[in-house]
Amino acid sequence: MRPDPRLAPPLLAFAAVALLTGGCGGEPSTGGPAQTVASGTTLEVIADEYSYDPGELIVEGTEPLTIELVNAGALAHNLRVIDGNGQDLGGTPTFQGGLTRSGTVEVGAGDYTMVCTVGDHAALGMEGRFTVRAR
Ligand SMILES: [Cu+2]
Repeated sequence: MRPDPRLAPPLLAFAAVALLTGGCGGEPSTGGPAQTVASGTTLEVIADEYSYDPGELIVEGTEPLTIELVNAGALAHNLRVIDGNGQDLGGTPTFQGGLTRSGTVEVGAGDYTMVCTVGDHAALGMEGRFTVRAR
């Protein structure tokens, strides 16, 4: 299932603002702490209203990373990785609370953002930095 495309324009605008304003500070994003993970593995991320835990990811390497998203909330959530142009590069489907679904992200080294594209969840806190480092 794809995120509703009608939700994309406000999300893209938000993402652009986030990238413009959040580029160089050392401020942690909302939600849980950053976690470093090796690519080529599976990482569990917990989604809730309205945060991810970990709230920020640093991926070492450019092999595919499988994200196992545990929806611990009551609402539907997803986790999508977008680039600086707001392009969707992969992630999990949108699914209801209480379930777990996996998705894969495979991107080159760079700075990305992980967001929930449901409604205004990203603006409410479901967004964090997703950094990929070559190794
Ligand atoms: Cu959400």
